[in-house]
Amino acid sequence: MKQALEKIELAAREELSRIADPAELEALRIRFLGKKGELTAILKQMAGLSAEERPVIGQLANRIRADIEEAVSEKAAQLKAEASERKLKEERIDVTLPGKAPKLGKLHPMDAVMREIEDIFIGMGFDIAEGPEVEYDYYNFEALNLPPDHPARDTQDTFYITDNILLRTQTSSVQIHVMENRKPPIRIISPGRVYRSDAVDATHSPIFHQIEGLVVDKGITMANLVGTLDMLMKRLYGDECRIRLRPHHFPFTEPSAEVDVLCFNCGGKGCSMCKGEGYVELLGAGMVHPKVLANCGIDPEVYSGFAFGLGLERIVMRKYGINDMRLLYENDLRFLEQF
Ligand code: 2U9
Repeated sequence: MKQALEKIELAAREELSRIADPAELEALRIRFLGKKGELTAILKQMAGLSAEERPVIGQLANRIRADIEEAVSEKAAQLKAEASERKLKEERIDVTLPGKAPKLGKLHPMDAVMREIEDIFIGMGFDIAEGPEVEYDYYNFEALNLPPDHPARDTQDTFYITDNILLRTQTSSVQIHVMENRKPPIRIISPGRVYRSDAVDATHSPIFHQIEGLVVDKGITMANLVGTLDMLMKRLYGDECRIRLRPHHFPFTEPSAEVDVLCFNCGGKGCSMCKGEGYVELLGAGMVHPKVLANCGIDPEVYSGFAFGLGLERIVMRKYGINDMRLLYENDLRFLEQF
């Protein structure tokens, strides 16, 4: 029996040295020290010992039980310490690492260019005027010298809500409201959303954005118009940019002009972007028609004015070389992240 006890002590120590986790340790404790354990099994045979042997074996068994219990609790403490050391290492946060900066949003190219153009005109002493998108046809057409039977008023171009209420097709209506309510000098731009009954394609959208400008004062001439647009384009596309006016007709301006800007891709030599022209048509302009002034109670014998209108999508597409207008509305981050 003495050999069996010493064998158990040896086996327990040997297995303890290989224990790697608390569950294995608990299983070892039960196997050696449990009620059905190996040590208990030997002690049950003590009844068969002589009176001289029993105290000696009992003492040895108790010493071995105590030693194994001590070794098990030391091992448990060691495993616990290793586990918390591992946890500390795994969950360690290096507070000296740089923080993760939140992804900052950016302005949509349409907003960025709209603000750039507004800033340019504010710097030239213009105010920014806004007005209703749902408008009377008087302000959208009639006051602009577009008589009731003018083709631009046809429903295939305009969204009518009732016979005389529509979605504005240009922001000129805002300028009519301003001229009715303010006396000259007037220097305003009217940026905003406009609506036309167009099918969506690479260059058309039923909803698009315009910026129109209007200056009314004494002695305003085409020279003021050209100087203002020249300044605008130079500030938008760089000092080497030039503009060119071609005679045109709009019912609300006389004389009228289509305004081209020097193609910044080829500097006027002609390329695929400007279809060999060297210039790109970007906006329309002219001197405010005297009838339009008179419609708003401004005496065309005393005052004169110029006006222009540009499509913001067209400006943005030119500025960034975007060939499909739909990209501006689809909110695809792969597209928007480039700006
Ligand atoms: C008033 C009087 C005259 C605004 C003008 C244009 C020429 C023009 C188009 C350019 C591209 C509209 O977005 S677009 O399709 N506009 O060509 N607009 S003159 O003339 C006015 C405005 C208000 C009281």
